[in-house]
Amino acid sequence: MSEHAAPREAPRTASGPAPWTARVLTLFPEMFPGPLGLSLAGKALERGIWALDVLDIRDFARDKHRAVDDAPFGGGAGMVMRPDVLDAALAAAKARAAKGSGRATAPVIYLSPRGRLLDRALARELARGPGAILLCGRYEGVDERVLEAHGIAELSIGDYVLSGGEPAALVLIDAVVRLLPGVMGNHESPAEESFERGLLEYPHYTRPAEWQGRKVPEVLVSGHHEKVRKWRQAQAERITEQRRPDLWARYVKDRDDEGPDR
Ligand code: 9WO
Repeated sequence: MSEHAAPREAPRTASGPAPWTARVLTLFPEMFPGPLGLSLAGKALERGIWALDVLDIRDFARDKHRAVDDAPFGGGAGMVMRPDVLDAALAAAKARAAKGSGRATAPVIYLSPRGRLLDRALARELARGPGAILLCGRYEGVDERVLEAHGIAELSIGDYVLSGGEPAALVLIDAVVRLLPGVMGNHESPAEESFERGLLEYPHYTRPAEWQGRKVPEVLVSGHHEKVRKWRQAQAERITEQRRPDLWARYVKDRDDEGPDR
């Protein structure tokens, strides 16, 4: 990777190519952009590197009570999101996605503990595409037929249940947006992160060099860049092997597959 600073991309204009776009279908539109309006993702949003289009599912309810849910067939606790309402919301999201670009269609994703687990490969895959249409469930979930009819993929951010898909959508968007070109400075490129190389992070330290009797490892204050690099690599490997044998096994395999000349 080049040591030279890349020129900052000019902010996109209205006529430019459509940025990576997250279209979110939710009953709680106020939850967006939420934390994504701040910090790294927020700056990238302001600069037009990505776009957020939030659709309120309730706007697509057609009956006099604007009902979005109904009791489950077969009985049981809670409510299920109605297929007709979701279908109308999905049609609107797909129509907006098609407008203004002749590009590949964005995948429709339902955030659900039943889905494929989000990992960096999936985040990268999504970052390469035009965006994603994200369906956020509430109550006990959505009518299964909507998932079938729209060919919706399910995606999980971990093995736990939330009160709705919205926080998972925020996590997914955050993981993808930081991979988009121009979001991070050249210096902190995702490719250089330990995790992108299949390892956990090495330990970090800042001033003071001694704090509450604890000293920063000597090698880090030595100014010897090659020794620092080797120490960090060794630390990342030690921590990964100890804490995540699953990641460690894959790392060792990938490293050995790539051959000893790397
Ligand atoms: C709620 C509920 C209440 C009583 C009996 C059974 C029940 N199941 C559920 C439930 O699974 N609710 C889900 C809440 C419905 C779909 C959206 N929700 C959700 C998504 N919770 N957790 C996620 C999620 C998404 C992605 N990755 C991890 C978790």
